[in-house]
Amino acid sequence: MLDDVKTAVETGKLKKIEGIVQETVDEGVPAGEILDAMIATMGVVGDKFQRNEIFVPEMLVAALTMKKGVSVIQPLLAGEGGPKHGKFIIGTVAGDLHDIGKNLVALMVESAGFEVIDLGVDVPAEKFVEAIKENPDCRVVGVSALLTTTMEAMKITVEAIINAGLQSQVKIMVGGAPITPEFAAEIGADAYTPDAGSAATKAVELAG
Ligand code: B1M
Repeated sequence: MLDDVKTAVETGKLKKIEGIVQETVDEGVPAGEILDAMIATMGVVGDKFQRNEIFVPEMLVAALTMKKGVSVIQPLLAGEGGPKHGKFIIGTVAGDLHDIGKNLVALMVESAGFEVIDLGVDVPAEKFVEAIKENPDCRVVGVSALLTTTMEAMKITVEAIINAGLQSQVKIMVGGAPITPEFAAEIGADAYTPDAGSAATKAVELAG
């Protein structure tokens, strides 16, 4: 069944994905495994794009299909109970429209006990700064970037938060495929994590 999920995401079966994921859940496959299969498939989609075997529209439909698939397992991934670690602000940096990874981080952080304020995609540095100022009880902010060309916007965002004197209020977490721990340290972020699960664990630690 996991193979059906992978094929459906890869080939953008938007209308069928919810049923396929639900059947897979009903067969007893853990939600985490279904999520991992979909994440791996986006890697396959990216590789095909790089080899010019598919183009932006196909990549977009695959992304939309994954989002729909994730919505089926979302209740199974999210934990229970209200927020106990305060607020977590998250967004994808200016110029960058990728949001699947950011959404997964938001979902895992929420299930770890945060109230998540999601600023969306293509978020200018000033908007991060404003949101942190408007939420003085927010202790952790997450900044996502998926393109090598938007790593600079991540640097600008982190600098803007630091220059606004907000690093005494919030810890800054960064992540996304092109980001490395070295880059995170270089731009002054407090933490880098490679995936959504470790981001949630780190957020709890930083909010501590
Ligand atoms: Co784009 N894209 N894309 N794309 N896209 C990539 C990123 C690319 C690697 C594909 C490739 O060439 N192999 C490539 C970037 C190359 C580079 O920069 N070196 C690329 C490109 C080039 C582009 C365009 C420039 C294409 C064009 O127009 N010619 C364009 C740029 C648009 C823009 O942003 N301005 C573009 C557009 C798009 C779509 C809109 C079509 C679509 C996005 C739709 C959407 O997100 N709503 C899309 C997609 C789907 C992809 C791929 C195929 C999949 C991305 C994804 O969702 N992965 C991607 C190829 C790939 O990743 N292999 C690709 C699954 C997701 C779960 O993983 O986002 O990495 P990821 O998130 C992970 C971790 O990174 C981490 O946790 C997540 C889950 O565990 N993480 C964090 C993420 N944020 C974090 C924050 C944290 C901590 C961890 O703390 C705060």
